[in-house]
Amino acid sequence: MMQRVILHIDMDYFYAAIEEREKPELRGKAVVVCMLSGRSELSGSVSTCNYIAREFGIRSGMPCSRAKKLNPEAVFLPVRKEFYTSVSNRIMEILRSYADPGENEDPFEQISVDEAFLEVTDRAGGDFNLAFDIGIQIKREIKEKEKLTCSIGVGPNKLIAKMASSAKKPDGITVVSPENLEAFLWPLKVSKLWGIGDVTAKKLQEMGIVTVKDLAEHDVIELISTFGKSRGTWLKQAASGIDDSPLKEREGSEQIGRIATLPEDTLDQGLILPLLERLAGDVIEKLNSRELTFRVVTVTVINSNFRTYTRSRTLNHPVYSKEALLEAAREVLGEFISESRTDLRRVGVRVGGLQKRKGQKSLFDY
Ligand code: DCP
Ligand code: MG
Ligand code: MG
Repeated sequence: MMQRVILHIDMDYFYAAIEEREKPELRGKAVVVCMLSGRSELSGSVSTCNYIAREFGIRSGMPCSRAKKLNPEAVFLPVRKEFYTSVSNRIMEILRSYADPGENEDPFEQISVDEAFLEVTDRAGGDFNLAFDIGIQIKREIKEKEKLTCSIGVGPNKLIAKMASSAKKPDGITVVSPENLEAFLWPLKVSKLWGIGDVTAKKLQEMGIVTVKDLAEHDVIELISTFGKSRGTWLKQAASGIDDSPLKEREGSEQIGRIATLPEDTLDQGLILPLLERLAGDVIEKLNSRELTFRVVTVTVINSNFRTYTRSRTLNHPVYSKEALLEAAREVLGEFISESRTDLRRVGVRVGGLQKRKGQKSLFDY
């Protein structure tokens, strides 16, 4: 079996970074994004702030009035959640394009507005140096298209990747291969272990367990007697860097897709359309077997220079026919072909906005 390779990406000071990008006059200033309650000026809590504001001790979750005391010069802005979500959606689309094709298991998992896991085992061929290169490419594409930075962790599983991404922030990338796993993990305080909260950390401290190494070397029976069977074994395994949990698509964001390589690099529709039709057929077959409808059609193309482009169409109604899929996919592909000056190498099509089919039949019955 090939060595598993997982990436975790977390955007840097996400909401505040978007505001900085939109308003160049904020450059060099402390920027605090606030969830204002509207009761009075600055009643509410800090959503996030940029790294300049953090130097003053300002943190997510603290009252905005407190942040104001820590730095009266800071610029306070109200959250614009919908706008940030639209930026997030575009970033997730970029990230998704770097994940393994994923025939059987989910290769992508978004865990918050600015974070996602990517399975890149196949793409990296189990090689952590290649995974590092993929991480650099991701950073470059996000920087180029969205003018934002992110931090990336590369690890043999979700737990390690997640912890690695926060090791160097902002704009960092940290690779933790199985060989340097203990050197990375063991010196950390147990409270830094992803999944351990304040309560558990306190209990562990009372047991004399301070570092992750302490936890890894602790008697599992004693851990089980304190925390119960499943939590106790989890603690022991996590401290050893063991985590087999699979990536899981968010409810409602699941997609079904197929991607394949063209017989030769080309921009000739006559050569590309037959492949597109085959892919669409496979997608529809999968959709039928699970009795789903789709509303979003996404086409991905990878050109001779290995650059990936992705574009989607959202339909007015949920549908499930191959014709509907092909019509939308052909339209998007046509745009790519007319805009591209480089031959295409690979083509992919996928559907999203999936729903269980229900009631379609009855429409015609009555
Ligand atoms: N967020 C929020 N309230 C919190 C924490 C976060 O509204 N208590 C929002 C604002 C953040 C976004 O979620 O921009 C992402 O959260 P992160 O924890 O990833 O924090 P940032 O991206 O802001 O900073 P960092 O560079 O530390 O990742
Ligand atoms: Mg972040
Ligand atoms: Mg985050």
